[in-house]
Amino acid sequence: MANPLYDTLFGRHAGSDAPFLHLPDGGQISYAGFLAMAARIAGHLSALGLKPGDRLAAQVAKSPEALALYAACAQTGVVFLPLNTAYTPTEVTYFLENSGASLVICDGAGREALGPIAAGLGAQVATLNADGSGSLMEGAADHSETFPTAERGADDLAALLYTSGTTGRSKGAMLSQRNLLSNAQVLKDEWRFTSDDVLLHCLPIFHTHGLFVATNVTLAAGGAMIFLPKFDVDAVLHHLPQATTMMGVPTFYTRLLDDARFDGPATQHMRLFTSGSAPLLAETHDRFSARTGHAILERYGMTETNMNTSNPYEGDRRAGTVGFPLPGVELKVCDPANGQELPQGEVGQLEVRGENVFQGYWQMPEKTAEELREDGFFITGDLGLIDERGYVQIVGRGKDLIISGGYNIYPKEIELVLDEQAGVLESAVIGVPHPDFGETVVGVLVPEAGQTPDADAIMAAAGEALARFKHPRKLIVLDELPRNTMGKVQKNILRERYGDLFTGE
Ligand code: MLC
Ligand code: AMP
Repeated sequence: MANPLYDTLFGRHAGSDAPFLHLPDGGQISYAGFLAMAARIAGHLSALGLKPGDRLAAQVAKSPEALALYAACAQTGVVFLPLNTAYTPTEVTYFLENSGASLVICDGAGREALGPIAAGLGAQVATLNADGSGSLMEGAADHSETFPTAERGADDLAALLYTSGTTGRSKGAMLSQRNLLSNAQVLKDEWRFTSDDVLLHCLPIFHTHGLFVATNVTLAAGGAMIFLPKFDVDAVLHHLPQATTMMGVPTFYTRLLDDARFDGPATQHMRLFTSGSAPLLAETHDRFSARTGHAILERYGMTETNMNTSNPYEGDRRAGTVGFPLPGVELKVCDPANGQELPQGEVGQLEVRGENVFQGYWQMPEKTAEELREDGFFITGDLGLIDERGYVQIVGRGKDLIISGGYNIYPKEIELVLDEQAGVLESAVIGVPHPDFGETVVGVLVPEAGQTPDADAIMAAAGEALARFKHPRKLIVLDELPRNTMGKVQKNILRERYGDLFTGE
Protein backbone atom coordinates (compact mmCIF):
# COMPACT_ATOMS: atom_id res chain seq x y z
CA MET A 1 0.00 0.00 0.00
CA ALA A 2 1.18 3.51 -0.72
CA ASN A 3 0.46 4.92 2.71
CA PRO A 4 -0.89 2.34 5.17
CA LEU A 5 -2.13 4.79 7.82
CA TYR A 6 -3.93 7.07 5.41
CA ASP A 7 -5.25 4.28 3.19
CA THR A 8 -6.52 2.11 6.04
CA LEU A 9 -8.06 4.70 8.30
CA PHE A 10 -9.07 7.47 5.91
CA GLY A 11 -8.72 6.65 2.21
CA ARG A 12 -10.98 3.63 2.25
CA HIS A 13 -13.91 5.87 3.19
CA ALA A 14 -13.49 7.93 -0.01
CA GLY A 15 -16.85 8.79 -1.52
CA SER A 16 -18.78 7.56 1.53
CA ASP A 17 -21.77 9.66 2.53
CA ALA A 18 -21.96 7.88 5.89
CA PRO A 19 -21.78 10.28 8.84
CA PHE A 20 -18.39 10.62 10.51
CA LEU A 21 -18.85 13.59 12.87
CA HIS A 22 -22.07 14.66 14.58
CA LEU A 23 -21.61 18.20 15.85
CA PRO A 24 -23.12 19.74 18.99
CA ASP A 25 -25.17 22.22 16.92
CA GLY A 26 -26.95 19.32 15.18
CA GLY A 27 -24.87 19.50 12.01
CA GLN A 28 -22.93 16.57 10.66
CA ILE A 29 -19.91 15.90 8.49
CA SER A 30 -19.85 12.81 6.29
CA TYR A 31 -16.74 10.78 5.64
CA ALA A 32 -16.56 12.26 2.14
CA GLY A 33 -16.90 15.80 3.51
CA PHE A 34 -14.22 15.18 6.12
CA LEU A 35 -11.80 13.72 3.58
CA ALA A 36 -12.38 16.68 1.26
CA MET A 37 -11.57 19.07 4.12
CA ALA A 38 -8.43 17.06 4.92
CA ALA A 39 -7.33 17.01 1.27
CA ARG A 40 -7.67 20.78 1.00
CA ILE A 41 -5.54 21.19 4.10
CA ALA A 42 -3.05 18.68 2.66
CA GLY A 43 -2.86 20.78 -0.51
CA HIS A 44 -2.20 23.87 1.56
CA LEU A 45 0.48 22.19 3.70
CA SER A 46 2.16 21.05 0.54
CA ALA A 47 1.99 24.54 -0.96
CA LEU A 48 3.62 25.88 2.22
CA GLY A 49 6.52 23.58 1.42
CA LEU A 50 5.95 20.83 3.97
CA LYS A 51 7.38 17.48 2.92
CA PRO A 52 7.03 13.95 4.28
CA GLY A 53 8.88 13.66 7.58
CA ASP A 54 8.60 17.37 8.44
CA ARG A 55 6.96 18.13 11.79
CA LEU A 56 3.79 20.16 12.17
CA ALA A 57 3.02 21.40 15.69
CA ALA A 58 -0.61 22.23 16.44
CA GLN A 59 -1.85 23.93 19.61
CA VAL A 60 -5.48 24.38 18.64
CA ALA A 61 -8.94 23.93 20.13
CA LYS A 62 -10.81 20.72 19.38
CA SER A 63 -12.80 21.09 16.17
CA PRO A 64 -13.53 19.08 13.01
CA GLU A 65 -10.85 21.14 11.25
CA ALA A 66 -8.32 20.26 13.95
CA LEU A 67 -9.09 16.59 13.42
CA ALA A 68 -8.85 17.02 9.65
CA LEU A 69 -5.36 18.41 10.25
CA TYR A 70 -4.38 15.01 11.61
CA ALA A 71 -5.78 13.34 8.49
CA ALA A 72 -3.97 15.89 6.29
CA CYS A 73 -0.70 15.08 8.03
CA ALA A 74 -1.28 11.38 7.37
CA GLN A 75 -2.02 12.12 3.72
CA THR A 76 1.06 14.33 3.19
CA GLY A 77 3.36 12.16 5.32
CA VAL A 78 3.96 15.09 7.69
CA VAL A 79 4.59 14.12 11.32
CA PHE A 80 1.72 15.36 13.50
CA LEU A 81 2.68 16.97 16.82
CA PRO A 82 -0.43 17.96 18.79
CA LEU A 83 0.02 20.08 21.91
CA ASN A 84 -2.15 20.55 24.98
CA THR A 85 -4.00 23.87 24.64
CA ALA A 86 -3.17 24.59 28.30
CA TYR A 87 0.59 24.78 27.65
CA THR A 88 2.14 28.21 28.16
CA PRO A 89 4.30 29.85 25.46
CA THR A 90 7.33 28.94 27.58
CA GLU A 91 6.38 25.27 27.42
CA VAL A 92 5.55 25.40 23.71
CA THR A 93 8.89 27.04 22.90
CA TYR A 94 10.67 23.92 24.13
CA PHE A 95 8.54 21.63 21.96
CA LEU A 96 9.16 23.75 18.88
CA GLU A 97 12.88 23.90 19.50
CA ASN A 98 13.20 20.24 20.26
CA SER A 99 11.09 18.96 17.40
CA GLY A 100 12.35 21.40 14.77
CA ALA A 101 8.74 21.85 13.62
CA SER A 102 8.55 23.65 10.29
CA LEU A 103 4.96 24.82 10.74
CA VAL A 104 3.16 25.87 13.91
CA ILE A 105 -0.60 26.12 14.00
CA CYS A 106 -2.15 28.06 16.88
CA ASP A 107 -5.33 30.00 17.43
CA GLY A 108 -5.51 33.67 16.47
CA ALA A 109 -5.12 34.80 20.07
CA GLY A 110 -1.98 32.72 20.49
CA ARG A 111 -0.30 34.13 17.40
CA GLU A 112 1.02 37.21 19.17
CA ALA A 113 2.96 35.13 21.67
CA LEU A 114 3.98 32.23 19.41
CA GLY A 115 4.60 34.13 16.16
CA PRO A 116 7.94 35.70 17.17
CA ILE A 117 9.07 32.48 18.86
CA ALA A 118 8.29 30.44 15.74
CA ALA A 119 9.93 33.01 13.49
CA GLY A 120 13.05 32.92 15.64
CA LEU A 121 13.18 29.17 15.12
CA GLY A 122 12.60 29.42 11.38
CA ALA A 123 9.09 27.94 11.52
CA GLN A 124 6.07 29.25 9.63
CA VAL A 125 2.86 30.04 11.52
CA ALA A 126 -0.78 29.54 10.55
CA THR A 127 -3.89 30.08 12.64
CA LEU A 128 -6.89 27.86 13.31
CA ASN A 129 -9.59 29.07 15.69
CA ALA A 130 -12.17 26.94 17.49
CA ASP A 131 -14.81 27.90 14.91
CA GLY A 132 -12.61 26.81 12.01
CA SER A 133 -11.68 30.35 10.97
CA GLY A 134 -8.08 31.49 10.54
CA SER A 135 -5.36 31.42 7.93
CA LEU A 136 -5.10 27.62 7.74
CA MET A 137 -8.60 27.09 6.36
CA GLU A 138 -8.42 30.28 4.28
CA GLY A 139 -5.36 28.86 2.58
CA ALA A 140 -6.93 25.41 2.33
CA ALA A 141 -9.98 26.83 0.53
CA ASP A 142 -7.81 27.49 -2.54
CA HIS A 143 -6.95 23.82 -2.90
CA SER A 144 -8.63 20.82 -4.44
CA GLU A 145 -10.76 18.37 -2.48
CA THR A 146 -8.51 15.58 -3.66
CA PHE A 147 -4.81 15.25 -2.93
CA PRO A 148 -2.26 12.74 -4.22
CA THR A 149 -1.50 10.75 -1.06
CA ALA A 150 2.21 10.76 -0.21
CA GLU A 151 4.01 7.44 -0.40
CA ARG A 152 4.83 6.24 3.13
CA GLY A 153 5.73 2.96 4.75
CA ALA A 154 4.48 1.34 7.94
CA ASP A 155 7.75 2.17 9.70
CA ASP A 156 7.62 5.85 8.85
CA LEU A 157 6.75 8.27 11.64
CA ALA A 158 3.15 9.40 11.89
CA ALA A 159 3.20 11.40 15.12
CA LEU A 160 5.43 12.88 17.77
CA LEU A 161 3.74 13.09 21.18
CA TYR A 162 5.63 14.73 24.01
CA THR A 163 5.63 13.20 27.48
CA SER A 164 7.42 14.68 30.44
CA GLY A 165 10.07 12.80 32.30
CA THR A 166 11.48 12.42 35.76
CA THR A 167 14.27 14.88 34.93
CA GLY A 168 11.70 17.55 34.05
CA ARG A 169 12.66 17.53 30.37
CA SER A 170 9.91 16.43 27.96
CA LYS A 171 10.65 13.74 25.42
CA GLY A 172 9.02 13.32 22.02
CA ALA A 173 7.66 9.78 21.66
CA MET A 174 8.06 8.75 18.02
CA LEU A 175 5.03 6.78 16.84
CA SER A 176 5.15 4.99 13.52
CA GLN A 177 2.24 4.26 11.23
CA ARG A 178 2.45 0.60 12.30
CA ASN A 179 2.30 1.54 16.01
CA LEU A 180 -0.96 3.39 15.48
CA LEU A 181 -2.55 1.05 12.97
CA SER A 182 -1.85 -2.19 14.80
CA ASN A 183 -3.40 -0.81 17.98
CA ALA A 184 -6.46 0.61 16.21
CA GLN A 185 -7.21 -2.70 14.57
CA VAL A 186 -6.73 -4.73 17.73
CA LEU A 187 -8.94 -2.42 19.81
CA LYS A 188 -11.65 -2.30 17.16
CA ASP A 189 -11.84 -6.09 17.24
CA GLU A 190 -11.47 -6.48 21.01
CA TRP A 191 -14.15 -3.91 21.76
CA ARG A 192 -16.39 -5.00 18.84
CA PHE A 193 -16.57 -1.62 17.11
CA THR A 194 -18.60 -1.58 13.88
CA SER A 195 -19.97 0.97 11.45
CA ASP A 196 -23.13 1.07 13.60
CA ASP A 197 -21.24 2.60 16.51
CA VAL A 198 -21.62 6.21 17.54
CA LEU A 199 -18.91 7.17 20.02
CA LEU A 200 -19.55 10.05 22.41
CA HIS A 201 -16.21 11.84 22.02
CA CYS A 202 -15.52 14.37 24.76
CA LEU A 203 -11.79 13.79 25.29
CA PRO A 204 -9.17 16.25 24.13
CA ILE A 205 -7.55 15.31 20.79
CA PHE A 206 -3.96 16.19 21.70
CA HIS A 207 -3.30 12.96 23.59
CA THR A 208 -3.25 9.26 22.76
CA HIS A 209 -6.63 8.59 24.35
CA GLY A 210 -8.78 11.04 22.38
CA LEU A 211 -6.68 11.12 19.21
CA PHE A 212 -5.61 7.54 18.65
CA VAL A 213 -7.75 5.28 20.82
CA ALA A 214 -11.09 7.01 20.25
CA THR A 215 -10.63 8.41 16.76
CA ASN A 216 -8.59 5.67 15.12
CA VAL A 217 -10.88 2.94 16.43
CA THR A 218 -13.91 4.78 15.04
CA LEU A 219 -12.17 5.28 11.69
CA ALA A 220 -11.07 1.65 11.54
CA ALA A 221 -14.68 0.56 12.13
CA GLY A 222 -16.27 3.16 9.85
CA GLY A 223 -18.43 4.40 12.74
CA ALA A 224 -19.38 7.92 13.76
CA MET A 225 -18.51 10.23 16.65
CA ILE A 226 -20.54 12.83 18.49
CA PHE A 227 -17.72 15.32 18.57
CA LEU A 228 -18.00 17.57 21.65
CA PRO A 229 -15.47 20.36 22.24
CA LYS A 230 -14.77 19.13 25.76
CA PHE A 231 -16.20 17.07 28.61
CA ASP A 232 -19.22 18.69 30.19
CA VAL A 233 -21.81 16.79 32.21
CA ASP A 234 -24.83 18.57 30.73
CA ALA A 235 -23.60 18.11 27.17
CA VAL A 236 -22.85 14.44 27.77
CA LEU A 237 -26.32 13.84 29.23
CA HIS A 238 -27.86 15.71 26.31
CA HIS A 239 -26.08 13.67 23.63
CA LEU A 240 -25.99 10.30 25.38
CA PRO A 241 -29.28 9.06 23.84
CA GLN A 242 -27.71 9.19 20.34
CA ALA A 243 -24.53 7.36 21.37
CA THR A 244 -23.68 3.67 21.60
CA THR A 245 -20.27 3.96 23.27
CA MET A 246 -18.22 6.37 25.35
CA MET A 247 -14.54 6.54 26.30
CA GLY A 248 -13.33 8.53 29.28
CA VAL A 249 -10.85 9.15 32.05
CA PRO A 250 -12.05 8.31 35.59
CA THR A 251 -12.91 11.96 36.32
CA PHE A 252 -15.58 11.81 33.60
CA TYR A 253 -17.27 8.92 35.35
CA THR A 254 -17.06 10.32 38.87
CA ARG A 255 -18.52 13.61 37.62
CA LEU A 256 -21.35 11.76 35.85
CA LEU A 257 -22.06 9.70 38.96
CA ASP A 258 -22.35 12.90 40.96
CA ASP A 259 -25.35 13.80 38.80
CA ALA A 260 -28.59 11.99 39.62
CA ARG A 261 -29.77 12.26 35.99
CA PHE A 262 -27.06 9.75 35.04
CA ASP A 263 -28.88 6.52 35.80
CA GLY A 264 -30.07 3.18 34.41
CA PRO A 265 -32.66 4.52 31.96
CA ALA A 266 -30.21 7.17 30.64
CA THR A 267 -27.61 4.54 29.84
CA GLN A 268 -29.68 1.45 29.05
CA HIS A 269 -29.11 1.70 25.29
CA MET A 270 -25.33 2.03 25.60
CA ARG A 271 -23.12 -0.81 24.38
CA LEU A 272 -19.85 0.12 26.07
CA PHE A 273 -18.15 2.54 28.47
CA THR A 274 -14.34 2.37 28.64
CA SER A 275 -11.96 4.03 31.09
CA GLY A 276 -8.22 4.66 31.10
CA SER A 277 -5.31 7.11 31.39
CA ALA A 278 -5.52 6.97 35.19
CA PRO A 279 -6.58 4.36 37.76
CA LEU A 280 -10.33 3.84 38.05
CA LEU A 281 -11.08 3.27 41.71
CA ALA A 282 -12.81 -0.05 42.35
CA GLU A 283 -15.34 1.99 44.30
CA THR A 284 -16.16 4.04 41.16
CA HIS A 285 -16.48 0.86 39.09
CA ASP A 286 -18.88 -0.59 41.65
CA ARG A 287 -20.95 2.58 41.98
CA PHE A 288 -21.22 2.76 38.22
CA SER A 289 -22.45 -0.83 37.98
CA ALA A 290 -24.93 -0.36 40.80
CA ARG A 291 -26.32 2.83 39.22
CA THR A 292 -26.40 1.87 35.55
CA GLY A 293 -26.01 -1.90 35.31
CA HIS A 294 -22.92 -1.38 33.09
CA ALA A 295 -19.46 -2.65 33.99
CA ILE A 296 -16.93 -0.05 32.84
CA LEU A 297 -14.26 -1.70 30.72
CA GLU A 298 -10.91 -0.51 32.05
CA ARG A 299 -7.81 -0.62 29.90
CA TYR A 300 -4.20 0.48 30.36
CA GLY A 301 -1.92 2.35 28.01
CA MET A 302 0.70 5.01 27.61
CA THR A 303 1.78 7.60 25.08
CA GLU A 304 4.83 5.48 24.24
CA THR A 305 2.96 2.23 23.81
CA ASN A 306 -0.63 3.02 22.85
CA MET A 307 -2.85 0.48 24.60
CA ASN A 308 -1.29 -2.53 26.33
CA THR A 309 -4.03 -4.34 28.22
CA SER A 310 -7.80 -4.43 28.39
CA ASN A 311 -10.50 -6.05 30.41
CA PRO A 312 -12.52 -8.46 28.27
CA TYR A 313 -15.49 -7.37 26.21
CA GLU A 314 -17.14 -10.67 26.96
CA GLY A 315 -16.34 -12.01 30.38
CA ASP A 316 -15.60 -10.61 33.76
CA ARG A 317 -14.51 -6.94 33.79
CA ARG A 318 -12.78 -6.92 37.14
CA ALA A 319 -12.71 -3.73 39.19
CA GLY A 320 -9.21 -2.68 40.18
CA THR A 321 -7.61 -4.50 37.26
CA VAL A 322 -6.68 -3.47 33.74
CA GLY A 323 -7.41 -6.87 32.24
CA PHE A 324 -5.25 -8.96 29.94
CA PRO A 325 -2.45 -8.08 27.52
CA LEU A 326 -4.01 -7.26 24.15
CA PRO A 327 -3.39 -9.64 21.23
CA GLY A 328 0.13 -9.01 19.94
CA VAL A 329 1.28 -7.40 23.21
CA GLU A 330 3.69 -9.25 25.48
CA LEU A 331 3.72 -8.09 29.11
CA LYS A 332 6.21 -9.10 31.80
CA VAL A 333 6.46 -8.21 35.49
CA CYS A 334 10.14 -7.65 36.22
CA ASP A 335 12.43 -6.97 39.13
CA PRO A 336 13.28 -3.27 38.79
CA ALA A 337 16.78 -3.95 40.10
CA ASN A 338 17.88 -6.37 37.39
CA GLY A 339 15.07 -6.69 34.83
CA GLN A 340 14.54 -10.40 35.62
CA GLU A 341 11.00 -11.66 35.14
CA LEU A 342 9.25 -12.32 38.45
CA PRO A 343 6.94 -15.24 39.30
CA GLN A 344 3.20 -14.78 38.79
CA GLY A 345 1.61 -12.86 41.65
CA GLU A 346 4.69 -10.84 42.61
CA VAL A 347 4.77 -7.06 42.27
CA GLY A 348 7.35 -5.64 39.88
CA GLN A 349 7.88 -3.22 37.04
CA LEU A 350 5.72 -3.78 33.97
CA GLU A 351 7.52 -4.17 30.66
CA VAL A 352 5.74 -4.47 27.31
CA ARG A 353 6.66 -5.43 23.76
CA GLY A 354 4.68 -5.47 20.54
CA GLU A 355 3.86 -3.59 17.37
CA ASN A 356 2.22 -0.96 19.58
CA VAL A 357 5.52 0.07 21.19
CA PHE A 358 7.03 3.34 19.94
CA GLN A 359 10.24 3.90 18.01
CA GLY A 360 12.12 5.78 20.73
CA TYR A 361 12.42 9.40 21.87
CA TRP A 362 13.05 12.06 19.26
CA GLN A 363 16.77 12.80 19.12
CA MET A 364 17.37 11.38 22.58
CA PRO A 365 19.18 8.08 22.03
CA GLU A 366 20.34 7.91 25.64
CA LYS A 367 16.83 8.32 27.05
CA THR A 368 15.60 5.76 24.54
CA ALA A 369 18.26 3.29 25.61
CA GLU A 370 17.31 3.76 29.29
CA GLU A 371 13.68 2.80 28.72
CA LEU A 372 13.53 0.69 25.57
CA ARG A 373 15.51 -2.54 25.83
CA GLU A 374 17.40 -3.92 22.84
CA ASP A 375 15.03 -6.89 22.73
CA GLY A 376 12.10 -4.48 22.21
CA PHE A 377 10.65 -4.49 25.74
CA PHE A 378 9.68 -1.03 26.99
CA ILE A 379 10.12 -0.32 30.69
CA THR A 380 6.85 1.38 31.60
CA GLY A 381 7.71 2.68 35.07
CA ASP A 382 4.39 1.27 36.30
CA LEU A 383 4.37 -1.27 39.13
CA GLY A 384 1.97 -4.17 38.97
CA LEU A 385 1.30 -7.86 39.13
CA ILE A 386 -0.51 -10.57 37.24
CA ASP A 387 -3.14 -12.17 39.44
CA GLU A 388 -4.15 -15.81 39.65
CA ARG A 389 -6.66 -15.38 36.82
CA GLY A 390 -4.19 -13.63 34.53
CA TYR A 391 -5.56 -10.11 35.06
CA VAL A 392 -2.98 -7.35 35.29
CA GLN A 393 -3.25 -5.09 38.31
CA ILE A 394 -1.42 -1.77 38.53
CA VAL A 395 -0.49 -1.21 42.13
CA GLY A 396 1.67 1.90 41.89
CA ARG A 397 4.32 3.75 39.96
CA GLY A 398 8.06 3.36 40.05
CA LYS A 399 8.29 6.75 38.33
CA ASP A 400 7.70 10.02 40.14
CA LEU A 401 4.50 10.92 38.32
CA ILE A 402 1.21 12.55 39.27
CA ILE A 403 -1.89 11.91 37.16
CA SER A 404 -4.50 14.64 37.57
CA GLY A 405 -7.76 14.24 35.67
CA GLY A 406 -5.91 12.05 33.16
CA TYR A 407 -3.08 14.54 32.58
CA ASN A 408 0.45 13.51 33.49
CA ILE A 409 2.46 15.83 35.67
CA TYR A 410 6.10 15.23 36.49
CA PRO A 411 7.00 16.79 39.88
CA LYS A 412 10.53 17.63 38.75
CA GLU A 413 9.25 20.14 36.22
CA ILE A 414 7.39 22.01 38.98
CA GLU A 415 10.21 21.69 41.50
CA LEU A 416 12.59 23.36 39.03
CA VAL A 417 10.24 26.37 38.89
CA LEU A 418 9.66 26.50 42.67
CA ASP A 419 13.37 26.19 43.45
CA GLU A 420 14.11 29.32 41.40
CA GLN A 421 11.79 31.55 43.42
CA ALA A 422 13.07 34.17 45.82
CA GLY A 423 13.34 32.92 49.37
CA VAL A 424 12.99 29.24 48.42
CA LEU A 425 15.85 26.98 49.36
CA GLU A 426 14.37 23.78 47.97
CA SER A 427 11.07 22.11 47.24
CA ALA A 428 9.35 18.76 46.86
CA VAL A 429 6.22 18.29 44.78
CA ILE A 430 3.87 15.43 45.57
CA GLY A 431 0.55 14.09 44.35
CA VAL A 432 -2.23 13.61 46.90
CA PRO A 433 -5.69 12.05 46.47
CA HIS A 434 -8.32 14.41 45.09
CA PRO A 435 -12.04 13.61 44.82
CA ASP A 436 -12.44 15.09 41.31
CA PHE A 437 -9.04 14.75 39.63
CA GLY A 438 -7.96 11.49 41.30
CA GLU A 439 -4.72 13.13 42.35
CA THR A 440 -3.64 16.74 42.62
CA VAL A 441 -0.42 18.68 43.05
CA VAL A 442 0.93 19.91 46.40
CA GLY A 443 4.17 21.88 46.65
CA VAL A 444 6.25 21.62 49.80
CA LEU A 445 8.74 24.47 50.24
CA VAL A 446 11.73 24.96 52.49
CA PRO A 447 12.58 28.68 52.87
CA GLU A 448 16.08 30.05 52.83
CA ALA A 449 17.25 30.97 56.36
CA GLY A 450 15.32 33.93 57.70
CA GLN A 451 13.11 34.25 54.58
CA THR A 452 9.35 33.96 54.13
CA PRO A 453 8.49 32.92 50.58
CA ASP A 454 5.74 34.99 48.95
CA ALA A 455 3.06 32.46 47.95
CA ASP A 456 1.34 34.87 45.54
CA ALA A 457 4.57 35.67 43.73
CA ILE A 458 5.38 31.96 43.53
CA MET A 459 1.99 31.12 42.05
CA ALA A 460 2.34 33.98 39.55
CA ALA A 461 5.70 32.60 38.46
CA ALA A 462 4.19 29.14 38.10
CA GLY A 463 1.48 30.71 35.95
CA GLU A 464 4.07 32.07 33.54
CA ALA A 465 6.02 28.87 33.28
CA LEU A 466 3.55 26.03 33.61
CA ALA A 467 0.15 25.01 32.28
CA ARG A 468 -2.65 25.59 34.77
CA PHE A 469 -3.27 21.90 35.42
CA LYS A 470 0.30 21.55 36.76
CA HIS A 471 -0.02 24.34 39.34
CA PRO A 472 0.19 23.33 42.99
CA ARG A 473 -3.29 23.45 44.53
CA LYS A 474 -1.61 24.04 47.85
CA LEU A 475 1.79 25.24 49.06
CA ILE A 476 3.12 24.03 52.38
CA VAL A 477 6.16 25.53 54.11
CA LEU A 478 8.41 23.25 56.19
CA ASP A 479 11.71 23.84 57.96
CA GLU A 480 13.21 20.84 56.22
CA LEU A 481 12.26 17.94 53.96
CA PRO A 482 12.26 14.40 55.33
CA ARG A 483 15.29 12.54 53.92
CA ASN A 484 16.62 9.02 54.18
CA THR A 485 20.18 8.21 55.20
CA MET A 486 21.30 8.57 51.56
CA GLY A 487 19.93 12.13 51.57
CA LYS A 488 17.03 11.31 49.23
CA VAL A 489 13.78 13.17 49.90
CA GLN A 490 11.19 10.75 51.29
CA LYS A 491 8.16 11.75 49.31
CA ASN A 492 6.21 8.81 50.69
CA ILE A 493 6.35 10.44 54.13
CA LEU A 494 5.05 13.72 52.69
CA ARG A 495 2.30 11.89 50.79
CA GLU A 496 1.22 10.15 53.99
CA ARG A 497 1.32 13.35 56.00
CA TYR A 498 -0.70 15.40 53.52
CA GLY A 499 -2.74 12.59 51.97
CA ASP A 500 -6.08 13.83 53.30
CA LEU A 501 -5.73 17.51 52.42
CA PHE A 502 -8.46 17.32 49.80
CA THR A 503 -10.41 14.24 50.78
CA GLY A 504 -10.73 15.08 54.45
CA GLU A 505 -10.51 11.40 55.41
C1 MLC B 1 -8.46 21.28 33.90
N1 MLC B 1 -7.88 21.76 35.00
C2 MLC B 1 -7.21 20.80 35.61
C3 MLC B 1 -7.38 19.67 34.80
N2 MLC B 1 -8.14 19.99 33.74
N3 MLC B 1 -6.48 20.79 36.74
C4 MLC B 1 -5.91 19.64 37.08
N4 MLC B 1 -6.03 18.51 36.33
C5 MLC B 1 -6.74 18.49 35.20
N5 MLC B 1 -6.84 17.38 34.45
C6 MLC B 1 -7.95 23.11 35.57
C7 MLC B 1 -8.61 24.12 34.72
O1 MLC B 1 -7.60 24.82 34.01
C8 MLC B 1 -9.33 25.00 35.73
O2 MLC B 1 -8.46 25.91 36.26
C9 MLC B 1 -9.68 24.08 36.84
O3 MLC B 1 -8.76 22.97 36.71
C10 MLC B 1 -11.06 23.51 36.82
O4 MLC B 1 -11.45 23.32 35.51
P1 MLC B 1 -12.65 22.39 35.13
O5 MLC B 1 -13.60 23.22 34.34
O6 MLC B 1 -13.15 21.63 36.27
O7 MLC B 1 -11.87 21.40 34.23
P2 MLC B 1 -12.35 20.85 32.91
O8 MLC B 1 -12.12 21.84 31.83
O9 MLC B 1 -13.73 20.31 33.11
O10 MLC B 1 -11.30 19.67 32.65
C11 MLC B 1 -11.25 18.56 33.49
C12 MLC B 1 -11.23 17.31 32.61
C13 MLC B 1 -10.04 17.48 31.62
C14 MLC B 1 -11.05 16.11 33.47
C15 MLC B 1 -12.53 17.21 31.82
O11 MLC B 1 -8.85 17.66 32.36
C16 MLC B 1 -9.91 16.34 30.65
O12 MLC B 1 -10.57 16.28 29.63
N6 MLC B 1 -9.01 15.36 30.96
C17 MLC B 1 -8.73 14.26 30.06
C18 MLC B 1 -7.27 14.10 29.93
C19 MLC B 1 -6.88 13.04 28.86
O13 MLC B 1 -7.47 12.97 27.82
N7 MLC B 1 -5.86 12.25 29.15
C20 MLC B 1 -5.40 11.25 28.23
C21 MLC B 1 -3.89 11.20 28.24
S1 MLC B 1 -3.35 9.83 27.19
P3 MLC B 1 -8.96 27.20 37.08
O14 MLC B 1 -8.11 28.27 36.55
O15 MLC B 1 -10.40 27.40 36.79
O16 MLC B 1 -8.69 26.85 38.51
C22 MLC B 1 -2.84 8.65 28.29
C23 MLC B 1 -2.65 7.28 27.78
C24 MLC B 1 -3.83 6.45 28.09
O17 MLC B 1 -2.79 8.88 29.45
O18 MLC B 1 -3.72 5.38 28.70
O19 MLC B 1 -4.91 6.89 27.72
P1 AMP C 1 0.70 9.04 29.44
O1 AMP C 1 2.17 9.21 29.56
O2 AMP C 1 -0.07 10.31 29.49
O3 AMP C 1 0.45 8.27 28.26
O4 AMP C 1 0.23 8.25 30.72
C1 AMP C 1 0.50 6.90 30.86
C2 AMP C 1 0.40 6.48 32.27
O5 AMP C 1 -0.95 6.57 32.72
C3 AMP C 1 0.77 5.04 32.47
O6 AMP C 1 2.16 4.83 32.55
C4 AMP C 1 0.05 4.71 33.76
O7 AMP C 1 0.82 5.14 34.87
C5 AMP C 1 -1.21 5.56 33.66
N1 AMP C 1 -2.39 4.77 33.26
C6 AMP C 1 -2.98 4.68 32.05
N2 AMP C 1 -4.07 3.89 32.11
C7 AMP C 1 -4.17 3.47 33.40
C8 AMP C 1 -5.07 2.64 34.12
N3 AMP C 1 -6.14 2.09 33.54
N4 AMP C 1 -4.83 2.43 35.43
C9 AMP C 1 -3.78 2.99 36.05
N5 AMP C 1 -2.90 3.79 35.43
C10 AMP C 1 -3.09 4.04 34.12
